[in-house]
Amino acid sequence: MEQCIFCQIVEGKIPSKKVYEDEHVLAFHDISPVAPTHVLVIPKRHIASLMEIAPEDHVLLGKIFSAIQTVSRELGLAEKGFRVVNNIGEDGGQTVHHIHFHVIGGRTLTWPPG
Ligand code: DGP
Repeated sequence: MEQCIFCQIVEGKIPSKKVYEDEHVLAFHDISPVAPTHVLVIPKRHIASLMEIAPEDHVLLGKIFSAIQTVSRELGLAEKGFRVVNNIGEDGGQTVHHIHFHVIGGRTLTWPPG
């Protein structure tokens, strides 16, 4: 089976433009940005989607959201606002099956999404 793209980014086998890293969490610029700022925040450990999150991962989820706060401040999104998106499964539009949170901002975003 082909190895997960985001696991390969975590391992440095695929290059990425990193904006944040700690022991458990990595954030890097999306390869196909939909806004002036579009960053993906992921756990380093492979978890396929939000539906695979177990109770013992709750601390990790907190670390991810803490990283989202840090990244949004450092990239200048916090003052005007931004969006955090987690796509789940086929209908949710998930194309990479390693849980990731899109941090999207730098322009006024519309609602509802497509
Ligand atoms: P989703 O549709 O929610 O599964 O989003 C997956 C995102 O991952 C999509 O916005 C494009 C991004 N992406 C896919 N492959 C790569 C890659 O190799 N590098 C980076 N930086 N982003 C990638």
